[in-house]
Amino acid sequence: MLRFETAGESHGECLVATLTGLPAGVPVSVEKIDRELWRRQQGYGRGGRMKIETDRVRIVAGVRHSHTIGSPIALILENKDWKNWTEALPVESQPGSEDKKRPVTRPRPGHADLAGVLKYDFRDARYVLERASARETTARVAVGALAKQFLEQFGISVLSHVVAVGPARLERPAAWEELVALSRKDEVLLNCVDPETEARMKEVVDRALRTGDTVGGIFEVVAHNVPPGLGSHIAWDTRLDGRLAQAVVSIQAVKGVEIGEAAAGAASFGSKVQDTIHYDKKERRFTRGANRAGGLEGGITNGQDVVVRGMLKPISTLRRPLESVDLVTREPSEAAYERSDVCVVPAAGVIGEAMVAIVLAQAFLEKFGGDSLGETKRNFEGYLEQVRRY
Ligand code: EPS
Repeated sequence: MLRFETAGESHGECLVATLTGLPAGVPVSVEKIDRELWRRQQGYGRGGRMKIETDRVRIVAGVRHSHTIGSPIALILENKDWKNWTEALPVESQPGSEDKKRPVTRPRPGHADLAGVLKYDFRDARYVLERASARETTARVAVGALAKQFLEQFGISVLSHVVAVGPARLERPAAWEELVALSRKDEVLLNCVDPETEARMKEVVDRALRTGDTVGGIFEVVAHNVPPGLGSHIAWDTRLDGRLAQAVVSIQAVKGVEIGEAAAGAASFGSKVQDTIHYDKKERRFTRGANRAGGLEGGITNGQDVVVRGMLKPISTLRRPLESVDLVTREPSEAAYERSDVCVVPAAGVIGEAMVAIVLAQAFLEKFGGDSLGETKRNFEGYLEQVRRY
């Protein structure tokens, strides 16, 4: 089974991740991982922290001579900001280190601060926010980049684009080729396929910047060239739509998820929502009238693009802080503010890609197995032959 874990505090030494279960022989490019890390750092409306960090991965286990060797892969991602926090967050207490703490006692509405201190019985939200922070997603993106390199071996690609920033919304579907073009750009504004809509999105971010506010939005992740048959209808926890939803909702600040055209479907009629089935006799294959189901029926991929949207609430650290209560005095007090991002929707899309790629790679390996890439490929080819002959 493909599984991963991450550890690390936002201002600690580094983030670490392990990924276990990739077969041996998968080509790994560190440059490709770094490119994904770079993409996660982009977008109009990011804050001061991104000027400090230049994320790069260091692989310390599981990859030798540019290929996986079947063992757990271990990744390290350095926090450059650590040098400013060494005394505030030491592993071992030193004489006087209590005074060097940077306590957070005015919890931010919407952040994990208050719920976390109550749960872990802390008098200071520092340890909670250190781990709840979206800095952790750097590790997820690095793991996702490995999952992508595995899927690439089977012709599967996962990309994203931004559908909405606050009220500014893309009103047309995006073609796959447009997502490919976006992913190759070396300057990222809001990662929208339509320049006119992107300009309106930028205006929304500018307004939030001016007023000390933050803004959320919607990103769409598309997995292209996915074979039919990943996931299963047989049990609640094998349904791939449910697993993708959990993976995407687990991203910091994501409060909602949509598969295909779920919201539009809920407001429509069955005759307008289902994707009609057709058969191309010359090509000897089934075709579909549309892809409103987002590539999933009964929790099984149906061979169309898998389309998952994440709905992101605005970041909870506001320059013009909201009402809160001081944990020490219990008096009304403005929520804490140090610095923050104003808009992170393009970055969240890249994180969404990583989570979708990981879940698809898991489902792929559950179906096709294999200890070496060659074995997985043979199993995959055999299955494709079965589908072709159907
Ligand atoms: C975050 C707060 C900010 C963001 C951070 C997420 O960090 P800092 O408190 O250091 O300014 O920049 O995002 C990242 C560090 C990142 O790499 O995306 C939070 O509290 O969630």
